[in-house]
Amino acid sequence: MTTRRNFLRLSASAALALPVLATTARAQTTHIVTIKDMAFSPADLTISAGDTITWVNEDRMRHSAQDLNGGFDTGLLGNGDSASLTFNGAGSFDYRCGPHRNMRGSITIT
Ligand SMILES: [Cu+2]
Repeated sequence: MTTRRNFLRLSASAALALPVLATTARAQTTHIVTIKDMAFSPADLTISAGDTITWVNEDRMRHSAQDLNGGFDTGLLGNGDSASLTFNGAGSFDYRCGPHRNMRGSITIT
């Protein structure tokens, strides 16, 4: 009796787990933007909604990634620091480094 009950319980939980597995299987990508020699690389990036961008500062001086329209700001990143942002929904952003306004980048979310 006990064995049969356990079997039924296992079957039920396995069936419930299936939709959860399907959801977590959806791929979401993390894109790395390296900040080096006073530039973002890649400067222009196209990603899918739900993806994450990680900015990594490899310069000795501090940099940031700051949306021109105030949508986001990583804050200043020191050497070896990184900041990650996840972008949900389509759109595009032009950004620059706070201290070095000639350092530019763009993100297109499709
Ligand atoms: Cu900078």
